Amino acid sequence: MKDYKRILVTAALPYANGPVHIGHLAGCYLPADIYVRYQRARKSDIKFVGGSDEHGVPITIRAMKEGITPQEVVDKYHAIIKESLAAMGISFDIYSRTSNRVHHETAAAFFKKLYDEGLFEEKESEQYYDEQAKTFLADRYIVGTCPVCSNPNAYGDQCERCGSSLSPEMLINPHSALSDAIPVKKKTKHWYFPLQQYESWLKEWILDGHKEWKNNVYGQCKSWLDNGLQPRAMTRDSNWGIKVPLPDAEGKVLYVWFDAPIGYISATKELTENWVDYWCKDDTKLVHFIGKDNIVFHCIIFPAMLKAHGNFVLPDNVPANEFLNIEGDKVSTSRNWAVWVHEYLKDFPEQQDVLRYVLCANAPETKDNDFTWKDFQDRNNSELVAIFGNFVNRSLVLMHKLCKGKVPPLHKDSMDEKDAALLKDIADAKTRVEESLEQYKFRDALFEVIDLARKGNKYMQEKEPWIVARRLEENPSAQDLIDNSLHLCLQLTANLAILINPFLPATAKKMLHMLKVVEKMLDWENAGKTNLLSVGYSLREPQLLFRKIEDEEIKQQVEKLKAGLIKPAADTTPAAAAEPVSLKPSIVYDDFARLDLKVGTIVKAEKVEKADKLLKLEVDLGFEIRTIVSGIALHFSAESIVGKQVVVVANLAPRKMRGIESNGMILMAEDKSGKLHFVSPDTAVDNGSGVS
Ligand code: B3M
Ligand code: ZN
Repeated sequence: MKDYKRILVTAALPYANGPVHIGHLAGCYLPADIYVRYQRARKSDIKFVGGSDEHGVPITIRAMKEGITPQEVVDKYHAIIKESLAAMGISFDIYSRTSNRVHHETAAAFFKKLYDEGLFEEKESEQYYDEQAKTFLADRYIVGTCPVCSNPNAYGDQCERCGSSLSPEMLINPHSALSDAIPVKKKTKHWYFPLQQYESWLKEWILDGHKEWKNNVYGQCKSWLDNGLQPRAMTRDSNWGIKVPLPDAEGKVLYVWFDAPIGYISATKELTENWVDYWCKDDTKLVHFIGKDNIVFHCIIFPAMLKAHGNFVLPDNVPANEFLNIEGDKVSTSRNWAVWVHEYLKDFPEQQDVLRYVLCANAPETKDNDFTWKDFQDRNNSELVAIFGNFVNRSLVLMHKLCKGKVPPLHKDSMDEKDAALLKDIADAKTRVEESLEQYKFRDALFEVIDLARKGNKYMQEKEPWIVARRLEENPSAQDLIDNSLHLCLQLTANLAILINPFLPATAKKMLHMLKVVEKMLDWENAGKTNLLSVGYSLREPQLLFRKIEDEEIKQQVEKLKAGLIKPAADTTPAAAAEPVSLKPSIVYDDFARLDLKVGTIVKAEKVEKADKLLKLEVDLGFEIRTIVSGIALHFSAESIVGKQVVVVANLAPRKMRGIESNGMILMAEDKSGKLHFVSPDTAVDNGSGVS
């Protein structure tokens, strides 16, 4: 591994065309922030830059929809986004914007340098033009039917339904997103970056040189590179954006994906006069945090631009996350299927750490993942409240009760093997959290922290200092045992504060207050130590770190989400309608009669370890309780389905799944979007009732 002297972390610049939702947080801002806070605690020389992406079609389209100017759009949303991210504790060193002068100058100069070196190919081509709106229609200005999946609302650059990358020419029945007019072809001139010339260099740099990149990132790069790269237009016909810095370029601006990543450089320039150290010295570790839809731009196009320009460092890693779905359905801003950060903060004031916790514990690190309000509640109540908060609270309450409010001494000669094991757990936790964070495995790292709290609870339960206290009168030396257990629990609490700090900074702060220590204690080098709180030091009364979240609150959130859903004007999706219904070959009644279908009630459900999709169910069939392993864990939480009546294929031959014998199968209906629903009798019936 290279020996880096300084780190520069970037997080994708959100388009200032709407507020941010929790998918944005989970995708890049939260992991970036955790990484940065961890590195700051290690005293690394690190800068964290970000800002709003204020150019491009998403902005002008929003302006049109709201009937305001693009400038008004970006002013409005830049402010909202900046505030939401700050309130969530995303600790940028600078949160800038691409409409700033420094950025316009930096991006224009970058383009000019490549131009002066003769790098661009100038090409005239025919492009779609909207005669009503008097404008060329690139990218998202044009909509039509996707040639791959028949989605009637595909954009000129991408189909959001099937993910295909498109060009306007590929759309069937293209029409203008501005006026709905049928476009005509018209000649226009643009400057193309010869991406293909960088193909072999990119292959060597990524495919040979960065095998350590996450599978999802490496895989996407490989598939782009294997398919061959094409010249890419780096200018657009528009009057919103950075003017092309050439004399004969009236009405032309830089392509938003040319200027936006340069925004990272501009923001660093605004932040520090030493910006050159961070961008131009190759002992800088540059890390881009992004969502998966930005991979090609950060791993292929921007690095090729940097390489062409020269003198810039290239990213050491691009730990992109996959997408976060909401309640089993893809986030869609146009359908308003999203949990908006500013609204969360209104409904759950002072609880940014709970959301940070849930989004990290359930982060879409290796594949798309699902956010459900039930899981939010469960993780809060059974992990933050019942494990972490409970341990910290008990340690402090018992210390006040049994040790006069002061850190008790450690009597070495009365230590036993449980005490020794706890000391080792504390030291090991530091190493494990650190190893995971260095590899951008934030879920694993957070799990280790909670696991340490879990071990603390177990230790406390085994030591039972409150029971030992009852023996004090007849055996005063028992105080040594009480002292030892609470001494260790308090040192463990101090360690938890250090380890949880990158993830839940507000919680760590509350812990500092209770422990009456200064922020310096949170320095990473203190993790693993067990002399953080001095003997005899008096601590404050504890305050609860987390509160229970009630069913009613969760119900309201789910209702709010559903009520806000905007249905497309008419669901005339031809693709869906035209999809051929494929039926299996016909069977005779006897074939059907061989199935034994029975109604049963799920009486117990639990996750199967190391199998994200599986739930182990106990189903009461009236005459017996059956164990059935079912692949529905991504659709339902275990708790939410207990008590549900279902239909079971009761005579299905047993099958082993993950070492568990499954005896039967639950019938499910799958809707168009791939969501599963139980098939149940419309009113409760006796368990064991037949279905025919
Ligand atoms: N604004 C796209 C997005 O928000 C884009 C990212 C720019 S990062 C330089 O997904
Ligand atoms: Zn498609």
